[in-house]
Amino acid sequence: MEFEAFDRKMRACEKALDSYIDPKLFLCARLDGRGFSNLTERNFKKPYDERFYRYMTETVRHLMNCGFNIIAGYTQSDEISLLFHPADNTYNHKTRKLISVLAGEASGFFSLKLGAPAAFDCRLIPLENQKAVKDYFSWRQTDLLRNSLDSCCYYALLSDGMDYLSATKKLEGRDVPFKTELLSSYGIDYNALPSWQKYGAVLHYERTEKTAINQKTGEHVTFCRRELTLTEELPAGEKFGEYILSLMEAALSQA
Ligand SMILES: Nc1nc2c(ncn2[C@@H]2O[C@H](COP(=O)(O)OP(=O)(O)OP(=O)(O)O)[C@@H](O)[C@H]2O)c(=O)[nH]1
Ligand SMILES: [Mg+2]
Repeated sequence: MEFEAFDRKMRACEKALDSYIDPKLFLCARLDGRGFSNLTERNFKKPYDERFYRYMTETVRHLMNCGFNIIAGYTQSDEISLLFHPADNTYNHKTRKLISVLAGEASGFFSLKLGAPAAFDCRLIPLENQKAVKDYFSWRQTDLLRNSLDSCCYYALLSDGMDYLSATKKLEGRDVPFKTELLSSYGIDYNALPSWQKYGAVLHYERTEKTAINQKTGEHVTFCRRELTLTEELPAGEKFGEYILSLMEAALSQA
């Protein structure tokens, strides 16, 4: 077979699974640490670790600075959700490029921070309208709220010498007041825990006005700068989804 024909045949094989995200849809990506239950067990304090959290927020910052147009990045536990700007068209939104590049960037960056290999998986979530975007982010935050209270309770019981099975039985079917009361009995005020442990954290661009002195004329000049800002005090539930939409509206109005 002549090379050109052979090349065409092989390229067709390569493209068999290629697909693209419909540009009419809003796009989110979620990255999740692979096997981070083991990784955190070996390297970080339980149930929450300030250094782990910092690595996660720095990974979000890296993802928002590595060539995509991303409006907001939300991190909770070992996951990161990114909201793409509707104007972003990196790689024509070819799914395999987005998934592999985002997972590669996050894995490489986090590994350097940790000083050991760490990997993230990545999935793309096409969303049909703004309501779906709002619901998506509220959902991820609700997932954290439920898990964080349970993790704190488990950790308190296990630290007290209870085995995992008994702790599971003790917490099974119990409501929020029972669990917060249980934590109180161990001297832990759940409501006083740092906000990022219960609600997560968001990185987004903020326009700030800066003033500088023109070195040639000595005049004061004012200019706008886009800065990636970390927000750690977040509203909860529905309001969190609305907050994400407000970031999207701000980003669209600046276009
Ligand atoms: N010690 C510690 N663990 C954390 C912290 N944040 C998240 N984790 C752990 O990270 C894990 C995240 O859960 P999963 O993503 O479901 O578990 P995984 O082992 O990563 O599994 P896969 O994602 O399916 O590969 C949980 O075990 C959490 O307890 C932290 O600050 N400190
Ligand atoms: Mg994980």
